[in-house]
Amino acid sequence: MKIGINTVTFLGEKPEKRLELSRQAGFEGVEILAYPEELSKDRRVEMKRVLKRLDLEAMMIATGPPIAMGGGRLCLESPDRDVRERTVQYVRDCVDWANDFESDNIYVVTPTSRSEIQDLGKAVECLRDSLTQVCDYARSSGVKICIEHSPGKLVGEASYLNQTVREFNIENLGSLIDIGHLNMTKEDVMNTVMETDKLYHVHFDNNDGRNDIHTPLDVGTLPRSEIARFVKALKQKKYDGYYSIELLNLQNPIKTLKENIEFLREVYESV
Ligand SMILES: [Mn+2]
Repeated sequence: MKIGINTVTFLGEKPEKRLELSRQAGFEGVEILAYPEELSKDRRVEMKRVLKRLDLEAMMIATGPPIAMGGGRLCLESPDRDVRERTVQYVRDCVDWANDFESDNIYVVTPTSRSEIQDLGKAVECLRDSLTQVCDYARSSGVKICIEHSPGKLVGEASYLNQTVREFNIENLGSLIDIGHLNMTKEDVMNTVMETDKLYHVHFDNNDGRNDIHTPLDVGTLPRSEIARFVKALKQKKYDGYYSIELLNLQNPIKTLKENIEFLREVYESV
């Protein structure tokens, strides 16, 4: 079992510092936040040097925070052609960055609230068209792309995510399942894993069942027993990717992250 971190936990720090802190907490792999201004050629050289020194793997290029908090500037399903084209170019850049960091995985999200979509069919077609373009570009360099389900958004429920990936039928397109998000959509954690065809990545976090607050694994309405069922399903499914911890607003991040790594290891050994 390989345990990694979504470095969004350290969003307020400089990119190199996020890596230092991740290693300090005991992680083996990191999700690199895909903020274009932070990933200039020079910065990437420096970050790669730090990764190597710390013996850390860049296991994922994370577009989740930049897209979700981008105020609509980045959106693969946008009805606005300019926005879509800009976002397709952005994800293509992510493919180049993935190659540079020797990572083979990128995740994206759909930031549009489902309730605000006027033409659902068109949004899905736009999403399909954008993903076809970026996956085509990614495939040529051995990179795969996964969509993360976000409660209340176009791709909100994990079951809908799985159905979408199946219908789009793009070779290098798969799913990212976030157990905290399952706690909000009230989907069964074990069935979700078992029924997801192409599971490329997972996120671990907890919450109060209503708000996407990414609390530590032992803080929230998702009980340890459910996390254990999720992990058991991952093992049964022979999932061999990273177990990635994604927490926000930590008072004492290193201590809490260490405790969460330990929690996840214990759960993994127990099932
Ligand atoms: Mn997540």
